[in-house]
Amino acid sequence: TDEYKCWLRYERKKDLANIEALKKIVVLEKTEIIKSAVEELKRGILSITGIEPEVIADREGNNSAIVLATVDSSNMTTLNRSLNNDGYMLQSFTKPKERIYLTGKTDKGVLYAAFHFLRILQTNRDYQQLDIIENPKTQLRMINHWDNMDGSIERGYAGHSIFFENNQFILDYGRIKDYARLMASIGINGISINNVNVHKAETNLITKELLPDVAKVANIFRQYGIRLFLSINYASTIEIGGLSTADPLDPQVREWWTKKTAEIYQYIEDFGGFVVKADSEHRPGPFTYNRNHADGANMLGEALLPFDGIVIWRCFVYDCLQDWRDRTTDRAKAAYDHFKPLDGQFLENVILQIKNGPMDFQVREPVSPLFGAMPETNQVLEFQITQEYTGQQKHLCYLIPQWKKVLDFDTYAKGEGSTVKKVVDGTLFHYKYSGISAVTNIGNESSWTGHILAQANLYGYGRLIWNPDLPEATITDEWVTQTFGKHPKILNTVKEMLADSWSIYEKYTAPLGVGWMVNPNHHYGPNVDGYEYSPWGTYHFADWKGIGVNRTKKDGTGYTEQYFPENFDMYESVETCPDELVLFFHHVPYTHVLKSGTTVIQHIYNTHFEGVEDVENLLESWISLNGFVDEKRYNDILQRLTIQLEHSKEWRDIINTYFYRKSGINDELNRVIY
Ligand code: BDP
Repeated sequence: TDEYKCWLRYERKKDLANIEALKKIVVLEKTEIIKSAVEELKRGILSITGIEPEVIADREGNNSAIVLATVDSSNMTTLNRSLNNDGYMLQSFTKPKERIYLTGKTDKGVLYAAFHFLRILQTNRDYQQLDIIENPKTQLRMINHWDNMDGSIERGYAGHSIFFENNQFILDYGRIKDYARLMASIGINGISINNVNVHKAETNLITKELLPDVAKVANIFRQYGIRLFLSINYASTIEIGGLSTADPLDPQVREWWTKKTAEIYQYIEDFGGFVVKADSEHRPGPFTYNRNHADGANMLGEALLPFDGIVIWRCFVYDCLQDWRDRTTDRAKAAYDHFKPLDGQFLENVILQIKNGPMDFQVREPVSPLFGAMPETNQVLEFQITQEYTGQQKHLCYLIPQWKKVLDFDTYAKGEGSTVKKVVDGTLFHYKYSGISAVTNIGNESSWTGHILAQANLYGYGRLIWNPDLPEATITDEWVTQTFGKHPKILNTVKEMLADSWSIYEKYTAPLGVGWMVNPNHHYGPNVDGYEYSPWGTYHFADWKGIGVNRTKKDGTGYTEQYFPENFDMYESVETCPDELVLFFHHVPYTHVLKSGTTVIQHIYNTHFEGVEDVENLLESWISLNGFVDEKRYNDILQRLTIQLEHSKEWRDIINTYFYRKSGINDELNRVIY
């Protein structure tokens, strides 16, 4: 079905029916990955043009053809220098024969070039005058699954796991292969398949009972240039190793990991490494043994080093039992406080994975001050594609604009221009390893993502991390055209819907960067004080006088001090703090006038009324596409937007009422607030 194929629908294009070069494929070198490239080209070309390409051997160039080669096999030594490891070139010539060269630095580049070429055919761009060199700017382009072996997915909104069920592997090769195709088509090169919260069943993934199955999944991924990673249980030595400790400095513990790691590589020669959540939200970690996180991570790093494996150590470490009365223990400060002092102490194959913001994937947060603060330590950025706090794939929320803002943020770590994208592409500090990671939004539903328009987040994620400079509009255009075809009405309508959706969602939910105000645990829908009196460190401090968290150095939690001076100054003063984050950084009276000229309370009322009207418009826009989109996808999306409208009203009413009652201040426009 269309929804299953996502952006690899390869819709028929009549004008491409008779192109000589598409009839033959010349392969100069055979590897598993190049085989996948050929298979994809055959599938795509057949579907788009009706031509069934034939694979031929023709080194001399006697035929019009597509030519697949690596730099080595094609003797293009000058090209070698302009390509990085996953880079490639697309070139076409019309004389004497029509030849289209897809040349990769390695076979992975060839595969990426094949997908790029198919994208060109689908989006109607000129295939005859190709002269493109592409190098991914990001080295590790990762996807994290939060899949549990019982089949459930932590924060999953699109069904169950495609890997596991009933504590076993499903091994649905067809589905996993299609998944690998989708991921390779957007340049993903690493996937961790299980939840960062590793419970009993998943702890066993590194035992001889389950490793053969892990290896089967890894084999599929490998054909698409993707390395498999596992999230591991920090206390594995106790859980499955028969030891009484997980102390990272204990020789027996170290030896256990060394042996275990070697064993894993016997099953999976290109195993990527471990993803680790330690000392966080009740997970075990080195703190139990009075060791720090460098001790913990390095123990695993040492075991992986001989195999070129890496440790992806998460910085989502905070005290989830903190007392709300103590205002100096600010959860936002935790990652920086724990990790910054350890800069330079991590092994070369350890990478710290840092969430984009200091809290937890709220609709609006400042950028984590840890980016740029550790010149001697590899860093990876973590985004959340799955819409835990952004409407759980019932609401439309296109996250590319949010992610672009993060990537473009200037940390000032080495003066102006020290953007987050330069930190995580490794160029600012010359990291050995760096990259971007994200928690995926897929499950086993036929659409993969539940909300079909949420496929755009997955697609956009891959495209954006390949090249963080790609404009949002380019990414959206590509996605809409490949997903729905090239009708200008569809393109313009869907593009506009996506472009506005993040700010619409922000309008009717928690205001001005304060975050939370959601139902505890499942995190869907409004709950004004849901997290206010619990120990999670997630407060808004609303009372009858005002709202917001004072995180200033002057008289607040001191969080602002974690930024470099330029950003410290901007956030420290309520005058210069951007409106959208004012309640994240400051506690202000409801009558505080924003830079926009409106008071905080009036802003809350206005945006909540507007937000719902905007959703009404989203729904109308979609209805205007009736007849332009196949019925199944049309109805599915219609249904979600209808739910979104209902739920946005609930948000509006609860938030407005709450603040009206707290503040006692009337809406200037006298709209109905209960
Ligand atoms: C939070 C989720 C929780 C995750 C945690 C994490 O609510 O389910 O386990 O992040 O990232 O967003 O570890």
